[in-house]
Amino acid sequence: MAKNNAELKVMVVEDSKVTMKALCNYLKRMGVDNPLKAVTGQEAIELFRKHRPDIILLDAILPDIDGFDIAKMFRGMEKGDEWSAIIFLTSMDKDEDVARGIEVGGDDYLLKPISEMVLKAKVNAMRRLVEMQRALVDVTQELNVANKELERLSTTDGLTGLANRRFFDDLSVREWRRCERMKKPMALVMVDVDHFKKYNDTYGHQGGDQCLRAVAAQVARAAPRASDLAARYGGEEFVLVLGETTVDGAKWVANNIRQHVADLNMPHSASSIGHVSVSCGVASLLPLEDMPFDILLKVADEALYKAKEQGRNRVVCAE
Ligand code: GH3
Ligand code: MG
Ligand code: MG
Ligand code: MG
Repeated sequence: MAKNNAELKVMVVEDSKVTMKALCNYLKRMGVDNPLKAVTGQEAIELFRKHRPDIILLDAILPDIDGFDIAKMFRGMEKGDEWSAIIFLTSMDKDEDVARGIEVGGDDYLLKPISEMVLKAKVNAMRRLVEMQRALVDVTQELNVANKELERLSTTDGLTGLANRRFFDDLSVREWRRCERMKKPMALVMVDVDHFKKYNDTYGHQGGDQCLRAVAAQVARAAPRASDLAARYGGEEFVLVLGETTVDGAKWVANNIRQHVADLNMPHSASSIGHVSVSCGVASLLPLEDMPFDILLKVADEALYKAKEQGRNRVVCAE
C-alpha cells in the first residue's frame, strides 16, 4: 500500500512542455520523483498498459486522441478490481466539460494554469482513495477465500471428509431428474456398519470415530466416476449415488465395498464374525415422470433392512 507519495505511481499526460515541466516540479516537491510521462494519447495508452499507474494527470486536449476518449479507454482496459484515479487537466471551465469528464470515468479535474497548492490537495485526496481501494480489494479477496472455505465446510462431513447429508439431499434429487431426462436408471447403495453400537461400547467413542473414517474411505473408493457421490447419510450410515447405473452394476459396487471393509480386518470382538463388517441395501429405478426421489431411498432402505435381517455382512438388492 502506498504509505507516502514516493510509493505512488503517477502518470502525467500532457503535450505542453511548459505545463509538463511545471507539473513535474510540483510533483517532485510533493515527493513524487519520477512520474511516468506521456506527450501523446498513444504513449499514454502504452504506459498505462505496462505500468497501471495509481494516479493519472490527463490533459483534456492532446495532439492525437481526445483526453476524454483516452479516459474511456483506460476504464475499458481495467479488469475486475483494477482502478486508477484520473484527474483531468483542462483550461475549459464550462460545466458541461466537467460533467463530461466525470461521465467518461474521470474522478476529478484541475484547471489550467495549475495551482501547486490545489494539485497537492487533489493528489493527496486521490491517494487516500487509492489506499482505500487497495484495502477494499484485500478485504474482498480474503472474503472470497473465506466464502470458498465456508462453502466447502457446509457441504462436507467433518469426521469422514465425505459429502454431508445436506449435499446428498441436494445432489441426489438433481441426479434423479437428470436420469429421468436421460431415460436411464439411477442407483443407490445404502451402507450401514454392523453392530456399531457394540463397537462403541467396546472400543470407546474415539475408536468408533476411527472405524467410521476407515469405512468411509472404502465407500469413497467405490465412487470414482464424476457423477458418483459418496456421502455420510447419518451416524454410521453411508450412501452412494450412482447415476445411469442398473441394479447389477450397483450390486457389484456394493459387494466391493462390503469386501473391502471386511478385508480391513478391523477387530470387533462383540461381533460374531470378529471383525468390522457392513451391510448394504441396493436399489435401482428408472425415474418416471413425477416419481419422487424418496421412493428410491425407501426401496434401498428396505433392502438394507433385509440384509440386516438375513444376518448382516451382506448385500441385498431390492426387486
Ligand atoms: P446394526 O448392526 O443393526 O446396524 O446395529 P448398530 O448397533 O450398528 O445400529 P444402531 O443404529 O443401534 O447404532 C448405531 C450407533 O452408531 C449408535 C451411535 O452411538 C453410533 N454413532 C452414531 N454416530 C456416531 C459417530 O459419529 N461416532 C461414533 N463413534 N458413533 C456414532
Ligand atoms: Mg494539450
Ligand atoms: Mg444404522
Ligand atoms: Mg449399524
